[in-house]
Amino acid sequence: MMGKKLRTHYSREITPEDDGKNVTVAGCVHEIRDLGGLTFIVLRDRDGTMQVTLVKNKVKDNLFDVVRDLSRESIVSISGAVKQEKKAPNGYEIIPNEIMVLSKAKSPLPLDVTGKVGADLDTRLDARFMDLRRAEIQPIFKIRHHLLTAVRDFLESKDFIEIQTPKIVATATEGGTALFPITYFEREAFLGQSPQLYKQIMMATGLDRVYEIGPIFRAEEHDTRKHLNEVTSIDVEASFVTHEEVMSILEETVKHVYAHAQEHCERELGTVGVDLQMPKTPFKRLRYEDALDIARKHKECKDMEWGDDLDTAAEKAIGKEIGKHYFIVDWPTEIKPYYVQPYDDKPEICKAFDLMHPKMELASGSQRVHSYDLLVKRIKAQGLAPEGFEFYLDAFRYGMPPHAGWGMGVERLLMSMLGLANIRETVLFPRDRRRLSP
Ligand code: AMO
Repeated sequence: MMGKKLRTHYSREITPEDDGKNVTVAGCVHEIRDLGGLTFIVLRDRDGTMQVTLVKNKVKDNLFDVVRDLSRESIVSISGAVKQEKKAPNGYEIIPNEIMVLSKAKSPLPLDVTGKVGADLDTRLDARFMDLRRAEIQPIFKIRHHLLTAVRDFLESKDFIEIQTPKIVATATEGGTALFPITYFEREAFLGQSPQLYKQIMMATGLDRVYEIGPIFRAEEHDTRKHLNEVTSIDVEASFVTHEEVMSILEETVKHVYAHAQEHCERELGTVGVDLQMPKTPFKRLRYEDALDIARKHKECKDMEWGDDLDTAAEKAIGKEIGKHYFIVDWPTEIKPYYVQPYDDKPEICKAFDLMHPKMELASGSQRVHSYDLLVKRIKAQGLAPEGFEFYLDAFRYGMPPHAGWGMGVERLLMSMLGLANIRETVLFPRDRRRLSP
């Protein structure tokens, strides 16, 4: 025998013109307002809320008993007739003839979903399942979904194929300090910091243009608003192109994400109060040297010297002056990883770039070293042992095309798009220095 459907309609599918139609709606009890002979249930589903109205003598008496016992956030399925009602928030209400309580919520609740009672970020993240029920939190994750769809669409249109590389690895890629060690049977292994080595190895396979969207793990001790210990990274690598060509792919990817969000997330952007301004491409290319000059004009950066990495204070000072997306290019070779290609005629600078938003770094990338000999030299120059990189170096011995690529954190991109104050807002269950659960 077929069971009764628990939901026939979402709130967004019902309009005042459906007056008289029988529907079954389902979701959470957002609010209950008992005015004596008149009771309102505000029912919330994934798209919004709707009003269910119980009037004494107009609905079955036993429904009042059910509602009297009902607690906020309980899960219910309600069947009834749609009635046009100008005073109801959606222009209609539902007059119930059946209320099924599918799961009763305990009280008190760990968080107030209606947002009337505020909570700090830690309390919210501790009760994240409940926090995610909030109308102003859910859109962030719908937009995140669309961001990834947009990236996939765009890269596919540029002939890239999506790959997956191992996350349990034997070596560091981005310098040895920020690794999480794990036990791999009788050996030590690590959680991958970046697909860097694997995406480069792919360039030796003939699968010319690849991208990966996956987790990277950074054992950084930072406890800041823009650092996480587990990040979702968009990684791109392409053969027979220069760093300049992958920079344009990067800026076009960002632009496409904005355009896609404007087209598909109008409601969500409205709920989170964001008026998305389309970034104009090409982004400014600012040489490291000139970026340093801008930073030095500010007192906390005045002692910076050529060869220093641009710290948060410098990023802030430069970002303020530029005021929109920009690239920093022509970095000192010694502060970029061994896999970055130095300029032939000026080896102290290299073909690396960072993509910046005025408030933070969004991505970094480069033209890569593709000569085996130079790569070994560069690994040694950075105080690393080539023996630890055998599997990677092997791929450079038997024909490796020139190649370039970049990596961009999904969370940083989303945070900058939505102007969020803390990167943890962009992750369902963030991992940071203090947080390992939920
Ligand atoms: P990089 O280490 O600069 O480059 O990382 C690339 C991008 O990943 C994001 N990101 C982070 N976001 C939040 N918290 C963190 N702890 C964190 N670490 C990184 C940032 C950053 O710009 N292999 C190179 C990329 C390449 O050259 O292709 C790399 O990993 O958005």
